[in-house]
Amino acid sequence: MANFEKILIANRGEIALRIHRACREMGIATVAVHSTADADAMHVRLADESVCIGPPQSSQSYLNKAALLTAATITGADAVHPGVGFLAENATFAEMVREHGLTFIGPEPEHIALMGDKIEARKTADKLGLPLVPGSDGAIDSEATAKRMAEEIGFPLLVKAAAGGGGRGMKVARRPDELEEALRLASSEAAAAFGDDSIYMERYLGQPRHIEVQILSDGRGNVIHLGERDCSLQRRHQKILEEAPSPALNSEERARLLGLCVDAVRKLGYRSAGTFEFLYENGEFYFIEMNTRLQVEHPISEAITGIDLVREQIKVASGAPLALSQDEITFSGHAIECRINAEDPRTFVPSPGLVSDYHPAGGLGVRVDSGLYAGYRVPPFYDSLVAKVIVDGSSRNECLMRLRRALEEMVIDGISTTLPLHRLLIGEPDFLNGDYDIHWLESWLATHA
Ligand code: MV4
Repeated sequence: MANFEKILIANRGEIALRIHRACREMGIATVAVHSTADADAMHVRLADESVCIGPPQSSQSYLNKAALLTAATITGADAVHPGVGFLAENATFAEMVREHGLTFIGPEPEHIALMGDKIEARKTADKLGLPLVPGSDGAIDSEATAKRMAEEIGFPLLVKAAAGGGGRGMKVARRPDELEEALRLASSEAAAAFGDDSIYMERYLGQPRHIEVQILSDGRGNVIHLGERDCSLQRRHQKILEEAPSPALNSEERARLLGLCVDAVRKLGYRSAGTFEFLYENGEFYFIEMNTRLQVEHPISEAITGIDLVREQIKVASGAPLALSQDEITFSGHAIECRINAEDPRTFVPSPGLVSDYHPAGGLGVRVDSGLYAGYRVPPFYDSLVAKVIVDGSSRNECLMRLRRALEEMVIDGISTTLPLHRLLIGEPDFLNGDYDIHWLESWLATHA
């Protein structure tokens, strides 16, 4: 097990900072990469070294595999951390990193590719013993097959793209006469968006919650879970606020879900951090996807376990066995993350520009992950997430008290942000009662905007 001396962080913004912090604590040097638009970004300032990898457009910088590999090679990095987004779930990139004699901090390319194909992921999850939404076995090859399968599955149905995920290329068919059009639209949207028109079907669940399980594995049979996260509060497939544990589960349901996931990961022989996504409705869990990367909302799992997920992810990537066992992990209290985006809080139109003043919240139980500083100019080219406010407490109530106080303290001036939205949201009775599904936020916005 070679310990890394230098890691190239193939990302930007708060997540690049997050990874830098883990490396720094481990005594590992960091290489930041940046586009010309990010020369003044905090992730560049903090890193030991930095390399400009191209012009502002992501396609020519943060997604430019050759530029990233060149940067890693010339700086003598021995590993690459892809962060979240960009190339984090690109099996080809993971393979190229390996071919360059470097370590990709993530799973094997084969596992990334397997889970990237949602039809294969479904088949795999089934073999691993995870509960599935009733649906088609494999891809739909003809309209006749689709009609026959639809009879068995029952309506309403959801047609999904194999190459999809994150909600793209999905079409609902509420009745048999809507099936033909849903198939056609999903397939042509998938072809246009992903260059792959393969589709499959599932029964459409009307009011589920989105619950995901964080796992960590060394690929040698040592597997732990870090509990679940409830990510039901979302708008157009963008998560807005996440909490751990889920307010919807009782301890029996939780234990069953977490146990299933640990068994599945062990059977899969997966190495790295990963997340199983489920829909939860009427006391039942249904696997939908597996994410083979670190996730934006990982800090709430860190908050309730005290484990540095990025550090552990780096350690298992270097070949070290997982030093933690499940019974050494104690879950305590409750954590909530609010994603602060540089967007108008009513219209969600991006609001890049100069941050004239910045004051992060602080105090007991409050963590702010952000690359912002007063005088920073938020560039218009990238994801609008600019800060994550992560709060924990010994109970959900204490967490909420602190969150209210933290959001009041936080100042981001000069640009519009979604801070005012969060201040409103956490006063809503349904939210306070933990009584929400994946559609709740959008209907609340429709009546409160
Ligand atoms: C579903 C579903 C209802 N029934 N599958 C959206 C993104 C992708 N990860 C899966 N998604 C969904 N799959 C069945 N069979 C509803 C959604 C869905 C959703 C899921 C999680 C979080 C937010 C969502 C918002 C709309 C739809």
